[in-house]
Amino acid sequence: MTAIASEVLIERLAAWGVDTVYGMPGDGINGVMEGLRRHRDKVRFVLVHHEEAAALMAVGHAKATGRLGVCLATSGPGGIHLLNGLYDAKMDHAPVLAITGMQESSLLGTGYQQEVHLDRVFQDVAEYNLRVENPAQLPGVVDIAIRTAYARRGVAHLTIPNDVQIAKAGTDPYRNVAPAHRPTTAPIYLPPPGVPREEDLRAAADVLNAAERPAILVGAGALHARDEVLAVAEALGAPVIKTLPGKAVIPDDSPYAVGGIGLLGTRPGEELVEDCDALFMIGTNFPYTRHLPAPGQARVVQLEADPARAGVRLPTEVPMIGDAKEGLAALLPLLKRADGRGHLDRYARAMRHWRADMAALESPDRHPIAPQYLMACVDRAAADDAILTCDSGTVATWAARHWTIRGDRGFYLSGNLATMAPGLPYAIAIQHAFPGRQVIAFIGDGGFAMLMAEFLTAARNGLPVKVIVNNNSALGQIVWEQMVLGYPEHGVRFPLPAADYAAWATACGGLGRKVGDPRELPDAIAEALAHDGPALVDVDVNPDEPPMPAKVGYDQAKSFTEAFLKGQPRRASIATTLFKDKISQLRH
Ligand SMILES: Cc1ncc(C[n+]2csc(CCOP(=O)(O)OP(=O)(O)O)c2C)c(N)n1
Ligand SMILES: [Mg+2]
Repeated sequence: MTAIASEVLIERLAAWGVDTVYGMPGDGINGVMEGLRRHRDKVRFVLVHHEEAAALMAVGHAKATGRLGVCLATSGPGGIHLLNGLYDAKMDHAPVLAITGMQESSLLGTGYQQEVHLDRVFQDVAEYNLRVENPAQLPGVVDIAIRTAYARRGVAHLTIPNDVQIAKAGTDPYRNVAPAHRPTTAPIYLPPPGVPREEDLRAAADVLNAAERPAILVGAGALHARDEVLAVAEALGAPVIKTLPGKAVIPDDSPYAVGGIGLLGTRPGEELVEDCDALFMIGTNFPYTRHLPAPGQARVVQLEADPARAGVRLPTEVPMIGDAKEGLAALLPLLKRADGRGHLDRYARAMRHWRADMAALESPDRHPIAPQYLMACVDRAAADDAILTCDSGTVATWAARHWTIRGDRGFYLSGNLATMAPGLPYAIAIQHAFPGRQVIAFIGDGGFAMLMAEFLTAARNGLPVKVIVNNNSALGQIVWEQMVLGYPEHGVRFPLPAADYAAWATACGGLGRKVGDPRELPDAIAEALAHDGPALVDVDVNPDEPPMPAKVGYDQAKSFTEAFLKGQPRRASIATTLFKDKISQLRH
């Protein structure tokens, strides 16, 4: 059998260590599918139900493994469907390669069916973006695309006309005219040196050693540097705040952890931001600057991998460029051990209060079920190395506050794009990558409905992912956003009939449980986690439970009241929930 160009592509992916491609074929990409078929012993193809999910699976794979995620779609509509997932990769800096089909090269420019120039569509999202014109470009451009995805931590895109896909491998249909050989390169990526410059390390140490009330803020860029972060916190006597994508950097029960900041954060986290005289940002580009120290309040030191992102959010006295793990290891010997532990103790105490406040909301007696109780039940039942994926919505608040990082637990969500519906596709890809681990998706009914067909993908691939649906029959997050704007809610609650997603899980051949009674919840979750296959628990939670910020500002309270006065629907139930929340916290 004559080798075709697509085989060169697939063999090269295998040489880069790619073992899985997520996608959906079509007439624009069937040549690449033949390449995949011929090399199916090396690279597995996972057939999905929506290309957006394929792109999000590639992102989930990249985030959890640190290795390239790969997705594939056909020309036109298939490629367009990838786009949202690719933006998730771009904005959260995950290395992803997208391979798309293109109509036959001789027909391009004629307005042929499905002739969408995906290289133009992807111009903004991709760091490397190429229409392959000639089989002789392969495998060189594959190497360059993948190296770029790693180096720029983003999306590389190759779109290949379907006649080029099935051309004889290695052929060049044209006469060579350039004074150059066809590209020959190697399937190797060397990361840049990780240790910051010596003078920057010294300047950083000077600022941090002089601080009286230091704070550390860690993000996703420090996920691989837990030991080093803890060692720096210990040396400085500094409490550690975690952004949500950086939640797994240190355990939540660590004496240094003060939870998160921003709307989903903790009160001690917010207080520390207002109080600190030095802020050390590690692997984070946290965007909500109103939740950072006011400019001029604290001396700022930053350790950041990308020079373009250093100093973006705050006037930064010492920006250091380097890898979080290597950079902190180099910094540690320069730090003096802070004598007093008073600063640290103060926040450890505040965190004990905060945890008690949160625990008080995890009441098993509430009917309808409190979402905080739901998350707490999952938290208690899950393994010490479980990985939780999460959607955007109120679910993110419950996960931020009631999912405890302990042991080797992981946590992934769409951080900067904050798209709905990544939880299930992430979970599928992560379960593929870590077959032995418990992988749980905690998702909203809105997000689940968007990509629920992928539960079938899990079932059809024998993946034992666990899905917990926080079902409030609403776009819960937006209910509160509209009220905080001062307007009564509109268009944010799903009308009847209520959905029974457990029935869908059962229809897919998985385990499905529908729970409305809080007394049945622990058993249903235990059963799902123990099930030897995909399982889903659809839980009817209180649709009027607000994801309250740690500190409610005057403006927020005022707008909330205005929405009530202007006729906010269900205000009696919302007020009762708020009242009960307060009583529970006062009672402990
Ligand atoms: C693709 C997309 N569409 C819309 C939004 C805006 N949005 C953010 S959270 C949210 C509500 C999500 O509802 P659900 O999944 O049920 O979670 P809940 O807030 O109810 O817990 C919406 C509409 C978004 N982030 N992404
Ligand atoms: Mg919802």
